Amino acid sequence: MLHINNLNLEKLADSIRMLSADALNKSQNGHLGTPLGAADVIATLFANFMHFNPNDPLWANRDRFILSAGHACIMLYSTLHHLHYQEFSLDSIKNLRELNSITSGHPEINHKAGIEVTTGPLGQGVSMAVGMAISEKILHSKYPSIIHHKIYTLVGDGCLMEGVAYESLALAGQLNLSNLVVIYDSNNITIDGTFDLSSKENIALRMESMGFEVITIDGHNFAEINKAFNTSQSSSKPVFIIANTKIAYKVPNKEGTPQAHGGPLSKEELLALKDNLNWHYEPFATPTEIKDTWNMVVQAKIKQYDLWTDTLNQDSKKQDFLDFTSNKNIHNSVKDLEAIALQTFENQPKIATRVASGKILEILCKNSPNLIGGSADLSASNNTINKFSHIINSTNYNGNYIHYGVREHAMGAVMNGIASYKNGLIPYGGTFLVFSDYMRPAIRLSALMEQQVIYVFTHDNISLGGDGPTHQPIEHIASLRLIPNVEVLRPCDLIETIECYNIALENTNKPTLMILGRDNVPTLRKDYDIHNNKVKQGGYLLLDNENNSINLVSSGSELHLAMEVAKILNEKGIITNVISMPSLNRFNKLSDDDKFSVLKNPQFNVVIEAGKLTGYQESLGGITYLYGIDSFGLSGKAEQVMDYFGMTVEKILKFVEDKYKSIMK
Ligand SMILES: Cc1ncc(C[n+]2csc(CCOP(=O)(O)OP(=O)(O)O)c2C)c(N)n1
Ligand SMILES: [Mg+2]
Repeated sequence: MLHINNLNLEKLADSIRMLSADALNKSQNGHLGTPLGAADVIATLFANFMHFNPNDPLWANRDRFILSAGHACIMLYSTLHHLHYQEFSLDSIKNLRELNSITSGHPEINHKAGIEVTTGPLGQGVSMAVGMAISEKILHSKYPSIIHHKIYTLVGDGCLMEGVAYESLALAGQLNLSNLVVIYDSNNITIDGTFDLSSKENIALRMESMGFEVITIDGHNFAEINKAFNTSQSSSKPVFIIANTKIAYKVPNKEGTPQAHGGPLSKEELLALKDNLNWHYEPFATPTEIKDTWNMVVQAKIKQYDLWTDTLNQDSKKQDFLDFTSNKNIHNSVKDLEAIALQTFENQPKIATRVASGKILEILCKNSPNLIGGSADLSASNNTINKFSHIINSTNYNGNYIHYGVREHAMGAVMNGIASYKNGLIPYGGTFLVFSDYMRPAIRLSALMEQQVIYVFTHDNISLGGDGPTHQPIEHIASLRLIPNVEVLRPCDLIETIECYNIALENTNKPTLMILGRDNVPTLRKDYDIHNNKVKQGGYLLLDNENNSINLVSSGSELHLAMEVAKILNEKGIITNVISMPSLNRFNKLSDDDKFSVLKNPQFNVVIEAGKLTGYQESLGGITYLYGIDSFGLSGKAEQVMDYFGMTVEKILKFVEDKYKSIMK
């Protein structure tokens, strides 16, 4: 491997600094402090240690670099420009933060361009790096001669203050992810002041106690930087490099101060920086001599890549590897799912949707090693673990199940890392629906990054009873539906749960949130056809009569109550239809005609769900009454709580009949 000497490394670092400074000077907006401070570490890492190929940015065995301190993105863009990543042309650097430019204000996932994940919400990037490190370990355990690379991530003081980073780094220590190298740009500065304004923690001790090998260096000393990365190559533990740096390095008056965090330099400061770096070139110009060094770096990387390609071509596991990474097996499961559907028609069991989900996951896990499951300490309650689950731990990575511990936020972020690592892996993870609040920032990133993550949210309403209002979701489904590009599915029985999983497997560019109940519910659907997935429509007629006066609209474990109410009303001669609504978002996307063919022309609709019913009135139109819950729940036996909130056949019937009478007056 090529080794760039310290003198030249300094020049590479300065070329990153100056391209970043010129871009900021043009955009007059962005963050320059950390690019100036961390450039020495980044130049050394990319030039002397990382493996990648700008001509094949999707190379499966590339090292991954994640800029967790996403605000410092111009440093990464400049580096990728110097390394010949085509998307980062000089023009794109000049367009920093302009509309639709690739050089957005924080890095946005774009594997072709060398951006591994979207970062910016502090703490998320390092957590996704942990997910990527788990992914590499899994693939390495199966294909050791094909996949063997590292995950590098750069965090600042801010990332480490975030709880999610704490959670995920603890998991990294527990799993002994020796392929993970976390670089801490320890500049002692955040926006409001110095580190000690809000923290007295000894980060080195914290990381040691979590199981990391901690190395402390002067982040401007190339000998020390090289030595630290050298050590990281063969460490038997995850590595944490504390690089003591100066924010806004070499800018007089700004260096080492909180004022350096964001914003461009003044004219005088820019001139002084250039003088201090001995940089006497036009804006955006890089001298040929430095370009040549970058070029040598790139050529060395490509040589490494070619060697790998030769090895792959001779590897006996090549085809198996290609099958795994293209996720061939998972779709074979559809037939097996059909089989359990048919079994159900024979037995007509009452089964909770969380249990149905468990049966389905068992089939998927049996058929495909690509699904990587887990739970935040609720494996049995969430029904995420099954007899085909093999636990991933610090001595065995050839598994498919992660005990995340009570770390919901990390679970979401780590799953984002696994999903965006690609190469065939699909993560699913469970917790109680109410704790989706603890993972919301990660869910939002799954959606924004368009990643296939399956969230298994069980205990989806007040009927969980005794645990009380802290555990009873009310507003959660409505609020999760508000996040763009999120598929929220709430099946009513086993058949719909199968349909929901088929959708989740097809959703390769969005997260799917399975909202599942704890109560045993009857199988309401008597039909199953893999070519006619009814959930896809969002809402459909489960009970269909001509000339209906009333529609009862419901989902999940309240739907069978609606069916019983409808039966009584129909017997009384009040023609009532029932609409199953597993996905309001999908229903909203139907054309007016398609909506009409479901709703027809009733006197009124009643929506029955044990939660906040935001959005239904606008979607259904006409006269729509909401029969939901607008307050927090209560502790008590399930039946007591359901009765208290009116979720019984008698109480729903009375409500609907009263409305019918008043309308018919
Ligand atoms: C979750 C989250 N909270 C707040 C911010 C806003 N923010 C961006 S950078 C920053 C300070 C970061 O300090 P540090 O990581 O040390 O970066 P440095 O100032 O050294 O560049 C803050 C609060 C954010 N991006 N994400
Ligand atoms: Mg800092």
